[in-house]
Amino acid sequence: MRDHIFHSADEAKLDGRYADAKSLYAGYGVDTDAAVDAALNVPVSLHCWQADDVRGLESHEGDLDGGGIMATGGYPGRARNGDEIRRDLSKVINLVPGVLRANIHALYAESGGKRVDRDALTVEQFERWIDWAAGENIGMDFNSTYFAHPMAEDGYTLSHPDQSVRDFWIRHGIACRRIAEEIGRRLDKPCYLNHWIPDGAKDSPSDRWSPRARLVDSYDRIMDVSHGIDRAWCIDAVESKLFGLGSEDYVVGSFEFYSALSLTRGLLLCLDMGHFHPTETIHDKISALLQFHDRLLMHVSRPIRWDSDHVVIFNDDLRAVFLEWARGRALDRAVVAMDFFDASINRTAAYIIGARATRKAILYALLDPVDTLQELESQGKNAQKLALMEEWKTMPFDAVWDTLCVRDGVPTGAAWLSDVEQYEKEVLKSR
Ligand code: RNT
Ligand code: ZN
Repeated sequence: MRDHIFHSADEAKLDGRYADAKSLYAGYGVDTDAAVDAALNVPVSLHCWQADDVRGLESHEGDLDGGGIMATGGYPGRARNGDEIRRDLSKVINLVPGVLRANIHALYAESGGKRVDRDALTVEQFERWIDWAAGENIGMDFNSTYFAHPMAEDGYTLSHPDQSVRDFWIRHGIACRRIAEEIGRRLDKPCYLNHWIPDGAKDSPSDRWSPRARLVDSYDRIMDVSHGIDRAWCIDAVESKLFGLGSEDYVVGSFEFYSALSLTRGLLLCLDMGHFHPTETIHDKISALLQFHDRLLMHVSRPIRWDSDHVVIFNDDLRAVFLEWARGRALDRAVVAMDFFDASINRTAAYIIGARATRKAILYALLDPVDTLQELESQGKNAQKLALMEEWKTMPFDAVWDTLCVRDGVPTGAAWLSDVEQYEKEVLKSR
């Protein structure tokens, strides 16, 4: 292998490459400078759980059910504590362009050896995360953790038939809302709090009704105004799913359930790219849902045959999603968060591949000649429209992407890999 296989773009030549690209795009009415600026400013929330395979920081006896999600692989270097996760995330932040946020799950509580159960969590257990986010000058998002806990072992939480189990998880949901509110206040940026529950059945339930009725009631209790939680700081989202490991036949919180719940309760709806039928994609849902919703939370993920949570790449699905937002001039209504976990490759590289791909897809969408395409379509010139869409696939996008990286002070090309290899040698290998 050549010594410098992971090289950067030839920056001496980049100015020329970019000038050519800029005039080519401008010929179709697309302003590349404006697209670069806009693409850098779309916040992308960086999940903490790729660093440690969704294990979290609580100490448990034995293995607990992951609630239908599972990281596979045994690549060395997994982060073992909060400091290691934060160190990995800081490395990622340095190598990914654009505005980022940090997305923390409640099971990443740090209680200094004391046992604080999920229903008793307060912002105190997240002080170190907040300090770190403040130091990185980024906002923070939060997630309640309704899995990997003895009270979730039989596969039901907020829809559990036993009132005391439901009450425990309701208390957890409320505790998380208070934490999210406080995080938002402290960092002076609203905190998105996502609620996802694993509840469901492996095989043919005879009663699909009661769990759903109970789930409505549980959410109504969690979201009750009497808790006095300021929705300007804590913005609640609910995430639907079609199936999970061990809940193949029935998931209580399905898409229809959460579509209706979110609309009637003023909650944000979260669409995860891996949570639909295996060949179903989410881009066509955006313009339909946005007729009724102000915004959507998206979990950017990559299913392969099932909800496998593979590392996000710059593929057709990802491009289609961001093109939809751009073509609806609605990118400011997208709340973007990454959600994947691959334990079979270098985890830091996994983060960077996924985050750079997400930013790339945002830029790609902002470079779309949408005005021209829509003009052609309205004139019935559909062959011309299709031809232009084809043309776009071989435009000199790389020069604009490299320029975006340079403007934000992160490595161009594949140069970031040398940095990650060095990090692996110096830091990850010794774990
Ligand atoms: C699970 C959901 C959920 C989780 C995270 C860890 O299927 O996608 O978002 O991946 O909360
Ligand atoms: Zn998700």
